[in-house]
Amino acid sequence: MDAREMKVKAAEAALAHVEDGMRLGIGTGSTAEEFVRLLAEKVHGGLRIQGVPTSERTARLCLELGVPLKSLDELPELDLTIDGADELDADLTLVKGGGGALLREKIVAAASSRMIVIADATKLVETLGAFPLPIEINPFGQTSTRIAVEKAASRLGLSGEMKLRRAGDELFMTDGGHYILDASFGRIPDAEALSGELNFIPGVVEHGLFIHMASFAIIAGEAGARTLKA
Ligand code: ABF
Repeated sequence: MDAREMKVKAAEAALAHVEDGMRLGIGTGSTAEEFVRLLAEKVHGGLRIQGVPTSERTARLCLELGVPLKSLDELPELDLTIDGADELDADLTLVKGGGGALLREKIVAAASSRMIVIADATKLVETLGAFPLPIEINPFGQTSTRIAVEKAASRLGLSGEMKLRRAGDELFMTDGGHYILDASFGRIPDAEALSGELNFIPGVVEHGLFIHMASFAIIAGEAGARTLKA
């Protein structure tokens, strides 16, 4: 099974949790897009859902495929969100934001009664941090914010390269008009401590550590899809 087939398997298994009438948060990324394609088929077959997209990119795909959308302000409380991740550990702590949508992803997940993470088996790790942690920052004072992030990390014994994400010749800009700082710490042994430190920095809009947000994960590997609970 190649990586795409695993993503489809995880998406198929997640679709089984979608019920008629649900208000659904819809994630971002290639795994979430496989979910959107399968969801669209169900919608054309008569399933009634109302979706809230976590990015402009997901919104475009949903519109193209005929998945009905609402804004989060129209549907401020959601039944379920289904989204991908860049890394997850056995406690269901996630690193997200590789796709640049972490702020809306976190707002939508927090507005949902349940969140299901869909991922291929390569995303499941013992210790988070091999994937650079995306930190969404305000463009104003971005150098001061970067220094503050470095100091906060160093208080926890963490260090590593921090790069402002680029999109070609330009700095990458999120849907909310912010930059992304990708922090290569290598290992994040205490995600809660790092999250706490980052949350204190005014220029940090949000970061990609999702803690106690996922209800369970569906992990697809060679042997098929399995459910992972914390
Ligand atoms: C979103 O898309 C993210 O939070 C994560 O960054 C990324 C995962 O993408 P993919 O499914 O393409 O690996 O879920």
